[in-house]
Amino acid sequence: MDCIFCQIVAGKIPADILYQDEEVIAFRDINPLAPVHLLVIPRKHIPSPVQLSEAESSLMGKMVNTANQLAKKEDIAESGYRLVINCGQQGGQGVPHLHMHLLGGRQLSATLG
Ligand code: DGP
Repeated sequence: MDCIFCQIVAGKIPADILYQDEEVIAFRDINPLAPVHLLVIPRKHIPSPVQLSEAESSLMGKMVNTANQLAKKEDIAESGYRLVINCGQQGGQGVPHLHMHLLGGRQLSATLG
């Protein structure tokens, strides 16, 4: 239980949770890079997309659908937004629990690093 996102899932550390169901949970990023910066994660501890089994692959669709719904709620669906999954060290992943960033509310750079 040393995973910070598992602790958020378990309610052991606080987060600004916007949505949750039996599979996923979404909350505001503690260090926002845009006016809207949310994270959508599976409740299950899956370290990164590399560890996602074929049987679990529908979770990715669930995460995208959740992000799309939240983009509507946050009123950025029309202006546009970015969904990002960092994977592994060179991919810039800092927290080893699969998560999708939803970024929007400002013009984002056209470059991807
Ligand atoms: P990544 O670099 O893709 O692993 O992004 C991890 C994100 O998680 C980063 O933008 C900051 C966010 N984050 C880290 N710890 C916490 C936390 O305790 N609470 C919340 N809400 N966000 C966190």
